[in-house]
Amino acid sequence: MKKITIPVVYSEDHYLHDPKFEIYDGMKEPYAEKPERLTSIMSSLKKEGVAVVIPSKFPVSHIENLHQKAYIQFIKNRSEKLEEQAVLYPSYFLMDTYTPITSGTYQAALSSVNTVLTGAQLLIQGERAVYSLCRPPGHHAEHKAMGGYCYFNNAAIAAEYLSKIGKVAILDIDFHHGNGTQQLFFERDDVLYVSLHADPVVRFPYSSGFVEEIGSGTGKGYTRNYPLSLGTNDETYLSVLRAALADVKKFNPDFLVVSLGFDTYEKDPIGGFALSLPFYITIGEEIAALALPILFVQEGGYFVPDLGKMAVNFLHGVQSRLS
Ligand code: Q9C
Ligand code: ZN
Repeated sequence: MKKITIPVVYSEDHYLHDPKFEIYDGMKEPYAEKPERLTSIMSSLKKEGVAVVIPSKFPVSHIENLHQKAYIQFIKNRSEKLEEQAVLYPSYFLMDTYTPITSGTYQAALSSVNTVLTGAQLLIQGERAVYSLCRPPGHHAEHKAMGGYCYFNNAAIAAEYLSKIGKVAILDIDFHHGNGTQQLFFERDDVLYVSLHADPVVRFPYSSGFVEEIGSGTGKGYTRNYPLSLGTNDETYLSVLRAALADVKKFNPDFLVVSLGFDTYEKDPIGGFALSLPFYITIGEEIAALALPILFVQEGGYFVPDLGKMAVNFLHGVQSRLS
């Protein structure tokens, strides 16, 4: 097998965000989006000998390009005023009961943004593929609402940054629909959003990700949703992935941003598809075959013991198709 030469952008600042519980239908549950997710991925990647890049600091204006200033300020202020162990479920700017603010949330979310912007910058400098291993994740975060474990929309912010240079396609293969990313580009024709996800009738975010949502105004036709049934297996997923990749190809972008979730795995505790571990090699191969500069942005994936194996399989698939 080829050695993985894809740079991995990673910062330990994500440890600063560590809520102890989420609230599901009124009941406290352990927090699924925990720091150990990335510890698992990093330890496997280090065994593969990958090069780790520490993110540089970018101005907050990159976040302000897509998120309301008052929203960003709110997260910063509330975060900075909290005691170390406190878990705040604010009454404002919040779409669910899975996305609390803790004392380290703002710093971690800011670092997550820097992780993807650093990745985007490496692509501009000529790198073929970069893996931005960030948390908290981002694709559920809307213009002025946090939700689904997300605060700032990392993938969207990277896409916005790259869109100053060329056309950008976003392929979202997290188990859940990226309602935030869809919202942020719904009316634009310079950024395509294509997503494969669980049928919103039965899974979060429930209120978006339906086939009828295709964009509006000049953005009409530049959003594509592929909702899939629970239990979707490798074979079905592959055929739908190929259709989504055909949409990307037709758009003819200069850059591809992939919202990469590993919650499509058969053992994922909050997912519900049946994708196997070796299939992540195939997903990587299929995406890399587009031969575009690609930024992989970490989103979900909650079965901690196998996350490292999924990331390694996926990157081996990608690597095998890079010329
Ligand atoms: N206690 C991402 O994958 N539902 N977010 C959890 C189980 C929230 C997922 C219910 C799902 C949000 C980035
Ligand atoms: Zn997800």
